[in-house]
Amino acid sequence: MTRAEVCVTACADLFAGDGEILASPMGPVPALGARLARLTTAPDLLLSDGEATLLDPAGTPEGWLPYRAVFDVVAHGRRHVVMGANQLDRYGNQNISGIGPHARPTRALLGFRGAPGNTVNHRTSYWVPRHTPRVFVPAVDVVCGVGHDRDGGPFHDLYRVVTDLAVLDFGGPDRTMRLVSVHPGVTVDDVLAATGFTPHVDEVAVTREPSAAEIALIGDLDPAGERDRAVPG
Ligand code: F8G
Repeated sequence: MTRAEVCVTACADLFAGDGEILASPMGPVPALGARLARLTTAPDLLLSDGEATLLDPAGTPEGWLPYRAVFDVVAHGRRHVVMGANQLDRYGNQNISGIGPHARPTRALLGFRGAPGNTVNHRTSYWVPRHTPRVFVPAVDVVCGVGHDRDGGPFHDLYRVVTDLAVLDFGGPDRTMRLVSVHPGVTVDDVLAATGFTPHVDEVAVTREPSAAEIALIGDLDPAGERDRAVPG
């Protein structure tokens, strides 16, 4: 069992029981997690190729979802996105747009993209492949994904954050980030040292290990080992 496989199953667990909704996992580890969930705990999950086709976990086309229709699905709310983050704060505000002062950013990144609309319309989780204080900051430089200290409206639903070290949710005071579990071999102190604010800590579990059957499925889904390049070690 590798750390990457723990991360894939933690991402699969984000979708467990999600029913017939569109999974939109950004990045190879959440994408593997969504495909694993479809094969295990979320058999009705819809998986997009990111363009216009819905695919089963083997890559066989099973539906047509052109780009314009994605906006209808977002507005309707039957979607669970797992986005990346250049910065995340304790309330779950996310930045993928720019670093530094807004008037004169030192780095221009992806832009706001779908982040604001995603977070106000449907369930949103985050995947952070390198859990560092540079990502987990006291305050983000630009708010793209809406956090709990803002009015996200009635459909705002920040679910969980999976990283290469841990799983967090928003069960802390005022719906701030709480440490749910540390991955096998990681300590709570490791996570606190890698987080630029203090997440809420009460009872911290160890992230579950993938079963032998899940490890075999992950191997089938990712024969080239893309997961190990995303999460080495
Ligand atoms: C930093 C930091 C930091 C980065 N602090 N410096 C520096 C200081 C770093 C580098 C440089 C670059 C619905 C929908 C959509 C759609 C529609 C439909 C979405 C509306 C589809 C298309 C669209 C959004 C989806 C994601 C993002 C996934 C990732 C990234 C990354 C890395 C975030 C991890 N904190 N950070 N720097 N998108 N991508 O030292 O400096 O900046 O750094 O849902 O789109 O439009 O909308 O980001 O940056 O979820 O997760 O990969 O940009 O690659 O290379 O790390 O080295 O150049 O000097 P990155 P990176 P230097 S939903």
